Amino acid sequence: LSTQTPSPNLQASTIEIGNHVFQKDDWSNVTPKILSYIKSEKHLQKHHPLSIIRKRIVEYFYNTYKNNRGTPLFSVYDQVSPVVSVHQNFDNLLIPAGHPSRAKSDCYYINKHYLLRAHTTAHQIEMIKSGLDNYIIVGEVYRRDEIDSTHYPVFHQLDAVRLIGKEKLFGNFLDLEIFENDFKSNPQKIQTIISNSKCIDQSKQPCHTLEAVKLTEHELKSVLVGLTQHLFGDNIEYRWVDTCFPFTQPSWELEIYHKGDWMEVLGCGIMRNEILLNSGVSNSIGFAFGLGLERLAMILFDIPDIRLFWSNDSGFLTQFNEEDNRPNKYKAISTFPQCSNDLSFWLPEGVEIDNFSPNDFYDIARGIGGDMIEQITLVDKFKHPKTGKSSLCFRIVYRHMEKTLTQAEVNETHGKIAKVVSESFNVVIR
Ligand code: FA5
Ligand code: MG
Repeated sequence: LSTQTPSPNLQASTIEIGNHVFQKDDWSNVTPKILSYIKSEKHLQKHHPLSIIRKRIVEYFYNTYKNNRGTPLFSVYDQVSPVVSVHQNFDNLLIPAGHPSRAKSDCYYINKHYLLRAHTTAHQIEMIKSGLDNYIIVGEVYRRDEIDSTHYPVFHQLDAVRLIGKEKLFGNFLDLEIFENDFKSNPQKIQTIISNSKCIDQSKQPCHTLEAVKLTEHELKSVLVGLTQHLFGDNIEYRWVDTCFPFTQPSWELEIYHKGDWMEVLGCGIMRNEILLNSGVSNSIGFAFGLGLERLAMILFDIPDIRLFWSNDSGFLTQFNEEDNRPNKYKAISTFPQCSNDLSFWLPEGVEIDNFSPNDFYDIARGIGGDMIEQITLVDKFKHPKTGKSSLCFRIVYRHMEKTLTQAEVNETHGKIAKVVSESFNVVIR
């Protein structure tokens, strides 16, 4: 992809990204504002907190895994285009049709076949097919989500995969096996059992032996706890939580205790064997994980608001230095007053509240208000008993990170949002 800025023409029938032209269709919901984040590469910007975190994680993996000549085992990919197919983001990862994560209200679709990746896991099959056994991929991901201090529509993930063969896993115990005998004689049978089972329990995949799973789980958890201690020191409080992903089984999340609460920082698990088979690997067991760089950087540097990662203010950026290994804590430049304004409107007759996706509203508001919006909450839903019309009320909290906003500036932006919302959704502002 080139660095060319995307055309902001909403009416156009095509979307241009780099040298590619995509036909729009009724799935297209990516906004010019969102497209403008492509190639922002905050994770590669020298001295940026996201880049510092990335470097420390990569350095840990380089040091932890070396071959017998002392060369790092993991290769790192940090400039892969975020434009992926629906196959890459979902089907390849065994995410079933109709799964909520595919919804138009949750992803930025370019059209019905392409989207901006919702996780860096989307590249798994192509990376393994290209022959990689140990890799790390880092980049920005895109999700339509709520708006508050820990959620932003663009954030950064680091995913890793490690494939382990029989000799690596068991050493000299050559009578141990990765796969059950049953599976070796009839792989089809056992696969069917897996793909039909929803994530009901945390049990292993039927194709794997218990000893292979337990050894891999041990390595996965040890390396991730090691990473956590490398980043935050030996006294960091953490816990493992059982969870489900369609592409790993069993699966876990790692949470870290931060500011009086548990914060989820990564998801991981034993890779589903079908994914390995579909990538041309039939003799290994694999683990994979995906972590959020912003979450880790917020803990490491005490950064209170996720919008700060997009700040170009020198008062923010000069606080971080990648050569400095001390755990430097962010000092708020200053706090500016906030200003909150409500926006209520009637939905068109016959449109029910549940048919209106708040994420559509958030996109428009963000597109106009940008980073002067700190938070948006849906404060009221109401159906008029007589007319049957439904009404919604959103509270928008305005606060700039770098200056005091005047009432006039806030009113102007708020008015523009109201205007565009009423035109786009055919609603009547109350
Ligand atoms: C995933 O995206 C999985 N692909 C992770 C994975 C990879 C699991 C490989 C197993 C194997 P999840 O949606 O939970 O999972 O996101 C992973 C991490 O990204 C979270 O733990 C969190 O650290 C970060 N994250 C998720 N959503 C946000 C958000 N809106 N803002 C900031 N960080 C987020
Ligand atoms: Mg999660």
